[in-house]
Amino acid sequence: MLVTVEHGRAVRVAGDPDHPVTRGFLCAKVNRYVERTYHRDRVLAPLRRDGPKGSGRFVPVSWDEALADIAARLGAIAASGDGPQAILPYSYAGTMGLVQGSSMDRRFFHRLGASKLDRTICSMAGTMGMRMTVGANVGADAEGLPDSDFVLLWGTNTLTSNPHLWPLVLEARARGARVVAIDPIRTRTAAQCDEWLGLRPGTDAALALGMLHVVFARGLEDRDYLARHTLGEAELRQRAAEYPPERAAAITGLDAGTVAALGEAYGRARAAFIRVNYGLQRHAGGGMAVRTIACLPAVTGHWRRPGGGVQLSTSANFQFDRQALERPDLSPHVRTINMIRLGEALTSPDAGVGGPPVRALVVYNSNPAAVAPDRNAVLRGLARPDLFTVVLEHFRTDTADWADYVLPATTQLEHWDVHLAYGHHYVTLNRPSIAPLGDSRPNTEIFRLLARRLGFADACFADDDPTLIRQALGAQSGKLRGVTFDALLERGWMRLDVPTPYLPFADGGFPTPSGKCEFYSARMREMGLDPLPSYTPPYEGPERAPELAARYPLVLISSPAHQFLNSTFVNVDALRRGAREPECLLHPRDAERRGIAAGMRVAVHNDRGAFTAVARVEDAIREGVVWAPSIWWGKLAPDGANANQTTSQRETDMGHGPVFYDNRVEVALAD
Ligand SMILES: Nc1nc2c(c(=O)[nH]1)N[C@H]1C(S)=C(S)[C@@H](COP(=O)(O)OP(=O)(O)OC[C@H]3O[C@@H](n4cnc5c(=O)[nH]c(N)nc54)[C@H](O)[C@@H]3O)O[C@H]1N2
Ligand SMILES: Nc1nc2c(c(=O)[nH]1)N[C@H]1C(S)=C(S)[C@@H](COP(=O)(O)OP(=O)(O)OC[C@H]3O[C@@H](n4cnc5c(=O)[nH]c(N)nc54)[C@H](O)[C@@H]3O)O[C@H]1N2
Ligand SMILES: [Mo]
Repeated sequence: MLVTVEHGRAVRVAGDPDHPVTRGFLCAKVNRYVERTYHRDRVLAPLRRDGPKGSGRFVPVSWDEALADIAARLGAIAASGDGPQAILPYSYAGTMGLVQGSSMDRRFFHRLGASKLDRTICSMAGTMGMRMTVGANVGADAEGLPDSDFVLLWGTNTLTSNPHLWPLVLEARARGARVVAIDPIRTRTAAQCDEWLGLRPGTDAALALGMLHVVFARGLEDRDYLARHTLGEAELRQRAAEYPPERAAAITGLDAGTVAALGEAYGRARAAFIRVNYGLQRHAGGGMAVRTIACLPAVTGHWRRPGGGVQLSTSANFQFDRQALERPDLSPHVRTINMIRLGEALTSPDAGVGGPPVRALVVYNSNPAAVAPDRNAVLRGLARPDLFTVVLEHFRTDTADWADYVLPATTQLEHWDVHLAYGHHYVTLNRPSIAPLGDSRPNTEIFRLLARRLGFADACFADDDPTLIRQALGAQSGKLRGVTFDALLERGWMRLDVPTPYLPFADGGFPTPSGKCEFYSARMREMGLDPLPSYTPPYEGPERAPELAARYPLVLISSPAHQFLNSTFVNVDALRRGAREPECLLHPRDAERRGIAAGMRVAVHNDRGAFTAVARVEDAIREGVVWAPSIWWGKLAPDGANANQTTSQRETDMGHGPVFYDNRVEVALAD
């Protein structure tokens, strides 16, 4: 991102035209980064609560006063009978930079002896699916995409959530590739594809098994690749044989002919590129779904060729020195709390996992009162009068409203950072382009100051941000070779030390225990899971919960609105105007059955909670599925609620991830 600064003020942000993937354009949200940075509501001084919890009433105080009180409160809890585990950090995607997201903060909480947070809210199910199958969360290179002859956008709304992939998809298409979207919703992306397959949510593994059936049945597999680079071919063949297109069709709700044609096209392609993304793993069987899809290119040997393979992420290629950055060695043996169970953690006397109650919560880079599942439980927890809550933020979010202290944090324009990527292979340096606004401070600085107040004398608490970047870049080995701080200062971004395009598994070399692509996984058997790819029905579907599914006949998908980045940017006027108001897309037949017409206000509800939205009625969605573009701030919605009122704290099959879209609801006219 290039920032134009005039007289110390940022006036424009733009993409870097030289960057091979981002190619000079920013997404719809980040285009508004200047507006967001200088927003009238930016928190520019430390704030102390000055009213009942949740009232959102605060008074500005000095940093000295805020830090002294926070350090005293945290210190007292740590010294009490409950001990430091009664303190819980909570952070995720506000910035995914290594410095402002996982360095001094981690050191601080490790040294303090606070409970650890299992950061599962986004990607862990799929990450585990990839690890168990190909060995790590790495995949096909987007820069190979133009060489692909068949592109599957599988559970991803590319134009919204990954727009920089789109020009590469178009290049492939211009050279003859067919592009297929697999998504219960005909998203703006699916509408641009050659074909939309609107399957039943949570059934992707069955579709992939049906495709494998066809590939094997028609002899379209790559026997040489299978023999040399895979483990468990015979068992996989047997499993795939159990999923003829008719069975896959019955599960996915697609036609048998469609499944057969997809399997055939996949098997006949020279180099199919599967962009699988995180949307489809937010279901009970999310890990297994990704794992099953990840088997496909090892059966057809597409990994051999540019444009072939599967990409969930490229992130595991970025081997930063996280031990040095985060210093887990400073932590005593403590409990771990899963971030998606925050509601339970804040409302159970033993945090839901044993040990002391959570008595202090320190939130940064996250807005759990909007984004965490089972929002009613989260809000009950945040409302506890005895909970001491500190929130490092740019704005008074839904979460900040419950804080005892809100501390003003800097934005990307104001601080240092270094970033990995999850869709490409470039490291990015984030240099500050303007001075911190008001009294705001980088997360790192805030934790450095708190460490000093608590008397943590370890030398690592004195490291400044450029030092942290150097530590992250580590020993200049492996794929980070040549990526130095000085080189990044000069160039801004640098490719990892891998060829272009990078073909991670062209000659096998899978980082699994066997060194092969593991169709059969002994590790999964040890975890008590099916060692072979299989279909795991949704928690809330008719297979596992027939009574619930009858009572709540609709599946709610609350995937990102085009204008928002999770809950970030919802308060930026131009973007919120673009998103209009909380909406709910229904299929015309589902709407008609309920007497709902477009524009009417509806209540979306289940046993966990409810929110209201304005109905949109179009056939751009599978019947039985509803879509609530998300993630709204409760406080900016007319009813104070959002889609997470209805989502559950249950965990995926692998990785303890969330099941945001494995969520049954009913929709009725609001009164
Ligand atoms: N504009 C925008 N961009 C973003 C984000 C944002 O909030 N806004 N968030 C960023 C983050 S943190 C992430 S993790 C990524 C997420 O981006 P993606 O990985 O693309 O995931 P989602 O947007 O959650 O879901 C993508 C699609 O999956 C579909 N889907 C849901 N369930 C299923 C299913 O069972 N099977 C199939 N095949 N499809 C299903 C949804 O209908 C949706 O259209 O995007 C990143 N980019
Ligand atoms: N229903 C539903 N829920 C979801 C999802 C969904 O699709 N549907 N998606 C899930 C996914 S994939 C994810 S990743 C999570 C994301 O959830 P979060 O990690 O909570 O991400 P955001 O909602 O973007 O909130 C980040 C907050 O961090 C703040 N922030 C940004 N930069 C900084 C900084 O440098 N310092 C500090 N102190 N604060 C900063 C921003 O102002 C913002 O309020 O949400 C999950 N929740
Ligand atoms: Mo995410």
